[in-house]
Amino acid sequence: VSQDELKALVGQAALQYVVQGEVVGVGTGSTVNKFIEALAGIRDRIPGAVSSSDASTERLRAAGIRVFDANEVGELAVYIDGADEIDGAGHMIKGGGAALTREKIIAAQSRRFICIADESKRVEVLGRFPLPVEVIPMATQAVIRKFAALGGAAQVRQREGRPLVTDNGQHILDVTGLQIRSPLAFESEVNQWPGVVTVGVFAHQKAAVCLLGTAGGVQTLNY
Ligand code: DER
Repeated sequence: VSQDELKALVGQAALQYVVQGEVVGVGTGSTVNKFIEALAGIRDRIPGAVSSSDASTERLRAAGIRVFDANEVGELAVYIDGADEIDGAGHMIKGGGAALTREKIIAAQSRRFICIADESKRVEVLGRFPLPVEVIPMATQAVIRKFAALGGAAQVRQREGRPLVTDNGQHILDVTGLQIRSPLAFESEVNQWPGVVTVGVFAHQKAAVCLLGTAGGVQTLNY
């Protein structure tokens, strides 16, 4: 079974968590793109979606799904999104798609985070995947030094030879060499470093459920 087929499996499986008649929170990435394709099939049973990125917004609109601003809706029943890593408690590393800030905003506005991932994302300890951190450009070197003090090597994410600029106009650091054994404490610590917009550890907004695509089918992990 290819990784792409595993993503389609979990994207389809996530439909069972969509509450009919309610706006759906939608994340970003290749697995979420499979969910958006599946969501198109039931678009007449939902008023629309709140999106975590310009990329997902484009795909939702192309699928005929109305996109609301986060400020136009109240609390959402579910937020469906992927992850770069997910540990045994539902804590995640996210931000591979550079959308971590809006993803965390919508996750915080949703009652349940339903993570959809292929089995390659399941880890014991977070940190093998380079940790994304959205930063105000002025603070880049200061934040790089703070990570170095923790044994992390941070570098500015480049796109076409220059720093990637996020939907929010900021830069992204990717940090290697970390083993994040206390995700809640780590997220709280880094969140309050001056210049950090969002750290890609989702512990305060962890998943309630993970639909894990495996060769043997979809595993439903509850946290
Ligand atoms: O950027 C993100 O947070 C994405 O959700 C990422 O973590 C998962 O992307 P993928 O489904 O393309 O692997």
